[in-house]
Amino acid sequence: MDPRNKKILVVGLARTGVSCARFLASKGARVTVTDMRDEAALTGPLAELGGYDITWELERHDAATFLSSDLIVVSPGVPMDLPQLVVAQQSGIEIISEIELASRFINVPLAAITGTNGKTTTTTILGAIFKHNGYHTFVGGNIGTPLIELADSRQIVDQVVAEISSFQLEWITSFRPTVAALLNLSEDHLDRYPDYQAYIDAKLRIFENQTEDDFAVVNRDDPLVWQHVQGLKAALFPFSRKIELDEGIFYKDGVITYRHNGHEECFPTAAIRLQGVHNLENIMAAAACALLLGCRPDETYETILCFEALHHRMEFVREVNGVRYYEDSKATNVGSVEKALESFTGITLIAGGKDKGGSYTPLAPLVKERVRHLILIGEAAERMERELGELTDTRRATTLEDAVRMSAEITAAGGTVLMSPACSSFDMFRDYEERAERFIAAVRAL
Ligand code: UMA
Ligand code: ADP
Repeated sequence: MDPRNKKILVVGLARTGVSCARFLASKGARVTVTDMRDEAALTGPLAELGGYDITWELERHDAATFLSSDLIVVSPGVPMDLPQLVVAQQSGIEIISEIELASRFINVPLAAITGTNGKTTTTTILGAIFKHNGYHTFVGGNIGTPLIELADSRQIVDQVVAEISSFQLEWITSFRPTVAALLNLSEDHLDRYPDYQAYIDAKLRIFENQTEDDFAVVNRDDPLVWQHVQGLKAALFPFSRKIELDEGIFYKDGVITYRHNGHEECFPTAAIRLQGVHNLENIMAAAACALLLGCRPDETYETILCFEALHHRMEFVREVNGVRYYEDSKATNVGSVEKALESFTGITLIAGGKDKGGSYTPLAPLVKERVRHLILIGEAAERMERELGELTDTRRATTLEDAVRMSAEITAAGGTVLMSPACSSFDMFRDYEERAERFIAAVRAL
């Protein structure tokens, strides 16, 4: 692809938009950037683009600009049904996502990780394994650094690990990972998709351009995943905590076993620091990707043994009066909260936030069995109370700080206070990290 002299419109001017605009302008394209926010709100991104010959169109998306472009590059946060995109698509204008653009300029093997939960953890483990094996490695995508940053830099890399969201897959045409992993599927982002199947279909596009030379690392224990990956062109490489596999990676009796083409590697798990059955799945997925892409087993195992939990994912904060406080701010959907509830008993659960449109009822059995007190905050509180409130002692708090104080008053010694919201944070906080910091500060203040 040669962007020179092409009229290219970049939609959205945050991290993705800035990186795309910079890359395309430096390649000689005639770049326009459009964003619904105004100039005052965009001072940061605009400053980053200072010195580049780029046209702005702020506070609006002008259909005429979309229609007069040779190519449109869309940020992940921009929905597919944006009317200007729909019109442009109908007029035959090429529309792509940032990962599609980036992949056209990346010539090394790409390991792409998707799934409803565990993407960041798995991506980070895989990046660490590659680095420990001596590869020059770029880790990016939904994890925070757009992939196009790699194309824009002069870095020479051997391996690329990309965390991929459903949003990023919406406008791909040739994005083709050498190894693509689908960790799990559960309801999420139903404020963006018309229904659950549309979200699943977006995720499955990660396999769309793979050939029989590529690998699909998939969760054998997740019935939805397993059902949807039958018939893929790529070679299936399953991972399982429950089933012994002839080809794939599985856990049995304290050992992870990797089997590929008659070759076997064994990794005992007793000394692994990362806790939780879900992390065993993340480790197996990362190890499978690494070994399929040529990593050495010893270095792979060394990395897995030493890997520590990432912040804000079921992180222990403090013990006060015999009550242990855990912070799981990154749990923004029901699937991740299920894993947190499976990990503790005698729980006071602090949940709620911005509603993403899914149902909370899948949590009912675990709430009934393990949650002694449920404290609800944020916009979703009312619906959560309707769907779960009958199952346990349920209360409302107006702020997170109130919720923490309330939890300290009502939780008996030996219990666990867990903030695992099942919602995004944007109703009350800047992002999940701010929610985490506020929780930690409130717990420290007890
Ligand atoms: N905007 C418009 N018109 C619209 C919608 C948005 O102009 O109709 C503008 C907004 O005003 C804003 C910009 O678009 O200025 C926002 O773009 P963006 O949301 O794509 O934000 P980026 O900073 O580019 O971040 C994106 C990902 N964000 C989303 O998918 C929402 C980041 O994932 C990712 O790290 C980054 O690209 C680099 O690849 C974040 C995320 O929340 C972490 N992802 C979701 C998740 O993990 O659940 C999928
Ligand atoms: P993602 O990038 O997909 O959001 P993270 O690794 O950041 O994934 O974890 C997000 C949340 O999901 C955390 O609450 C974490 O404890 C939980 N989690 C991590 N891995 C898994 C998994 N394999 N299955 C279910 N939940 C998981």
